[in-house]
Amino acid sequence: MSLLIKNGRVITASEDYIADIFIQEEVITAIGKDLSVKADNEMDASGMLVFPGGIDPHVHLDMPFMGTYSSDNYETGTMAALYGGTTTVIDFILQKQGNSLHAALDEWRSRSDKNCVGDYSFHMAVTDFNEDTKKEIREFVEIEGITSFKTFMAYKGALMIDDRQMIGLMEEVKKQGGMVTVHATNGDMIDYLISKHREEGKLSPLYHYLSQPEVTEAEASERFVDMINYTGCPGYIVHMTCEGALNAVRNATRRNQKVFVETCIQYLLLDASLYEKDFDGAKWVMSPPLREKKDQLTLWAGINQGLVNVVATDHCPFMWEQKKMGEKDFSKIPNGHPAIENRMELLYSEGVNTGKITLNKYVEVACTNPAKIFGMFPQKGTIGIGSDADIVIFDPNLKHTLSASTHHMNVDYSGYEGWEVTGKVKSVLLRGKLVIDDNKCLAEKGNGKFIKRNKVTQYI
Ligand code: DUC
Ligand code: ZN
Ligand code: ZN
Repeated sequence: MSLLIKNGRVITASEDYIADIFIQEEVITAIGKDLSVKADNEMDASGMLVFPGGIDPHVHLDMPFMGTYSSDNYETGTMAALYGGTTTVIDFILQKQGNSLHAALDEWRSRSDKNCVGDYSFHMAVTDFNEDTKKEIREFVEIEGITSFKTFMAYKGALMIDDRQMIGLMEEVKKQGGMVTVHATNGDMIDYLISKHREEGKLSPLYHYLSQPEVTEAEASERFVDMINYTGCPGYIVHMTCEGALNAVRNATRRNQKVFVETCIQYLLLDASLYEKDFDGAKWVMSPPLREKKDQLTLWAGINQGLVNVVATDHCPFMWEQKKMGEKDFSKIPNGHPAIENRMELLYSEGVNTGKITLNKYVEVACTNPAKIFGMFPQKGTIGIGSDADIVIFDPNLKHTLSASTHHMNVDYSGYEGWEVTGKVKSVLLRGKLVIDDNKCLAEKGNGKFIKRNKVTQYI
């Protein structure tokens, strides 16, 4: 089958032109002005933006966490992602301390395989690094196509590794050609503050925020940056929220170091005043928490300075009933917020449409950089000859309102209820197949393909 997309304004991380795109089977085979080719089907994209399918490299679907499971499974989560213009997600496998990495991989595959509507990959979260797990790293990189290894410097007793394990892991991952990613917050400081607030009877969601002050993230980010500098392992800080943490990266550039940084859409748009709404604040209980207006300014500046490379979501939704597990104690509120469907439209509306970032920067941080950093480029993340035909046709002028009553995520509230946004996903192609058209999903579970990723070679 072949398809010709005519007359769209094609945007990549570096280009902006009107052209036709010719797709044969799953890939783009020609791009040009007024292409004279015969196609089985044609789509008119006049007046529309045409950009690569979004890549969200930080999502948690059907994840066992804090005594429950995140409420989007692989079907609902990847379908909601497609509605929002995200064609590939990278989810996290969590090793159980004491067990092997492969045991966790098998468990995660039993939930994900055959269930995804959009394309997907995994990061492997190493929560117990020892002589046995060390041997598995090579197999993950060479055989499974899983080349990034997540670490937690917080969540002691469940996910956190200590600095000794961190250094050992970095040395092995470097040797095998992978990347270490990190949730960089100081777990001991946070545990101390949580206990203190609970003992003082301070139990509302506001104390979730007050238990994770900026210093907890700045300190851990700096320590991580020092450790990757020492070991020479490629490193990526997930969900960065604040000025102090970004300054740790800024300082590292002074010794010629490169650190990859991700922020998430919520940290650019929302702030900690939402925690003052009594238990309603639980909607935004996530770790790290939302920060201050000055941190939003820092993150937008960081994007334009090339220090913040990726805008993801840390999509980890919980139903309101699940959030209520922490009604009497903030430390029991499942951490996470839904955004997989909203990321591309919010970033366009609040970033491009307000003039904070350019269209090229938009594609760079939402599509191209995640593909480059995580070993999927140029198969994913761009519009180019030979690339997968993962394409978003986007109406830049259509205004609409975000709401739980219309979104497709399996969660009964929206962190953005009533937000007016400008710009809407009109159609989405995944590997050449029309999967979203005028607010209808045309694909089913099983359509999504597991994407094996390459070693870390692209430095952006
Ligand atoms: N933070 C969250 O808010 N949820 C899932 C895991 C995490 O680190
Ligand atoms: Zn995290
Ligand atoms: Zn996360």
